[in-house]
Amino acid sequence: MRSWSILPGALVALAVAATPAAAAPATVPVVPLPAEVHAAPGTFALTSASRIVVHGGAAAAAVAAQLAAILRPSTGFALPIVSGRAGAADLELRVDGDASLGREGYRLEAGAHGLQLSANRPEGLFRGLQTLRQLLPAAIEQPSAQPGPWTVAGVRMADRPRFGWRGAMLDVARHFMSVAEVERYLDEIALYKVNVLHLHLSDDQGWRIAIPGWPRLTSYGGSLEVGGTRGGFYTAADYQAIVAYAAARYITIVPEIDTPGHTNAALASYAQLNCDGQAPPLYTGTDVGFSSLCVSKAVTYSFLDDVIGALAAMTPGPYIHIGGDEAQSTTASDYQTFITKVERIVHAHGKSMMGWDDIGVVPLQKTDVAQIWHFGDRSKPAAAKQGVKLVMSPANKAYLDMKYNPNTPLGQDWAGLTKVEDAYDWDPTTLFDGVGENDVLGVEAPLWTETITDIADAEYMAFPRLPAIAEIGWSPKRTHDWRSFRRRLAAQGPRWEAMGINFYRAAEVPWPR
Ligand code: NGO
Repeated sequence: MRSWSILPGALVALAVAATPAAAAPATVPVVPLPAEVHAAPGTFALTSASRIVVHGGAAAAAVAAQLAAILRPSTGFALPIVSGRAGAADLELRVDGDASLGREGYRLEAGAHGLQLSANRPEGLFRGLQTLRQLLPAAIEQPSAQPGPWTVAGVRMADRPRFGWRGAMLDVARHFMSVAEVERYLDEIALYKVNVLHLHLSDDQGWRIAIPGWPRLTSYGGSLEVGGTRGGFYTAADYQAIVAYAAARYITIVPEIDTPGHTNAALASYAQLNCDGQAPPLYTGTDVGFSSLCVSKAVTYSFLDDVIGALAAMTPGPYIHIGGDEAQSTTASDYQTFITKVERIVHAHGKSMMGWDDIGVVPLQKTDVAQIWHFGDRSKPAAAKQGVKLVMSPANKAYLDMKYNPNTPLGQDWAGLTKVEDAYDWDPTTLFDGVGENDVLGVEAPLWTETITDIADAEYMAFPRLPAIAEIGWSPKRTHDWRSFRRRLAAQGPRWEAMGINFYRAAEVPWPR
């Protein structure tokens, strides 16, 4: 297999004409493409004498430890983490308070003088570390010692994201995913600088999060999943472990309890939540739109206050997602009453409310967030007309559960077939008339799991399309270019092999042999 230790000719586009050679723009095999990349003289080589030299407190030291944990197994080098002066064989990590880089930006310089990664915040170091990994040969991701050499071609880059919200969503309700599976997904999305993981924690087929005072939600409502197989749920400790694992990767967890529809698992668990007082049976099919919480009953809101209160207490991030989609069994006026009350509950627990774009028909507060999933109509979404900010997840581009082509063994096709190029070729600021850069918080790639049973299935649908959505969210619009992207994506293939990721070898991508 080809190694990327030295930038292969096909990937290096040196524009030498107008600029001096040392400042020429270069293309690197990195996804998302960094904002500014220049070729620089020399080559950096990681050797058995290399150290990780860190400046910047405990959080920076933690990023250094994460870097060491990636590099030590494959290189077999000791790579001690030290402070002090860095030499030509060293990797230097520095928090230097350069505010122009923002919260997540970083600079990276590599050459014969060494490799320096600097950032305004430790978070920027963590994002830059993902770039550094991708500059090293793919074998760096192997779990056991490899021969090397471990070189990085001379480069100088400055990078920061276009959007602050670059999300992925996992539906753990239709098919449950264990804590270990969610953590694996967190590791995989972190490599592409994704900074939000939205967990779809409840739906008709299962309730996946323990709520004090409502034990049947999980013991009964979480017992099954689509197809009737055994489900599962997260205890508070499980959920907190996921939150902490995400936080160590500078990823914010956004928990979703889908309401007022998509609630059969809750309705089946507690008869009193139903308007007629009768609990329906558990549901393991894949229809949508048939369930509704009882909008007129007081217990509905004490229930939601307990649920949202428990989630808010366990969730450091600022958002609670309340679903709001496909409430076809709730009347329009009940829907309005319900969303208004739930919004008040979310705010009372100190969080902002997020919902699918369906919530736009209800008067909202400007701190609320609407997640766009509908597509096809260019007119300004109702939520945006109210000044509510949008996260873009148009189902025909960003839904990772759509099939790649008619032969894809997993997934659905109700929003169309989504090739890798389709997932890449769109812009969140041109989807709707009158919706521009300032209306958009960012992008998110949802993975619904009606047909996805475990993390290997999830990987097959997410890779290579999740990196496409991640690049739309991170890289400057001026760099958007499918031909450049597919070449850089191809360079990820050997990495995914080294990491054991079950990716789809899309024919559109020129994978190295
Ligand atoms: C829709 C629906 C989900 C499905 C998904 C499948 C939204 C927001 N609600 O998206 O319940 O799982 O499609 O693609």
